[in-house]
Amino acid sequence: MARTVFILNGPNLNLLGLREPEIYGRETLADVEAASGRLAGELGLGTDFRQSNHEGVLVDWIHEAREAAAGIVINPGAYTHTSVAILDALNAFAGPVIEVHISNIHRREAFRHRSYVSLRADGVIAGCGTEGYLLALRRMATLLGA
Ligand code: CA2
Repeated sequence: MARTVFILNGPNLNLLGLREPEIYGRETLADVEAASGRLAGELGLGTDFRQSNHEGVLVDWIHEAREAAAGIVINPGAYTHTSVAILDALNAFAGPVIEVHISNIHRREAFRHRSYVSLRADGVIAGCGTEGYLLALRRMATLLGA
């Protein structure tokens, strides 16, 4: 059976493609989910793609990944810059973690320059638009030897 990669998305990413296209592009999260599923299939991986606006739900999903996922791709949204709880949960996950940001957080406001998640991530992709999710999956396939 194909190994599963959890692709987790944090707050407000459900609005992708619906607002602020100059920052986040025109693709919806459903578009990203479909493209990710297609590429993962080609790479011999399965995906479980989720979005939540709630920090605790994201923490619960990371705990679930300990049993159910070989790796995690995560765009934690604004929790990137605030959440020690998500960092702690990721530290309890043994497999590879790739952090994705659609925008280049380093070219934006100073408060977006710090990422707690980067303290755990094996790789970080920022500023590549929604293609970043696909780049993350390719890296995940390499790390998992898929
Ligand atoms: O660039 C990214 O992917 C971010 O993780 C997106 C977060 C932001 O807080 C991070 O600093 C960088 C915000 C997600 C909000 O997404 C929206 C998409 C469309 C319209 C409104 C919000």
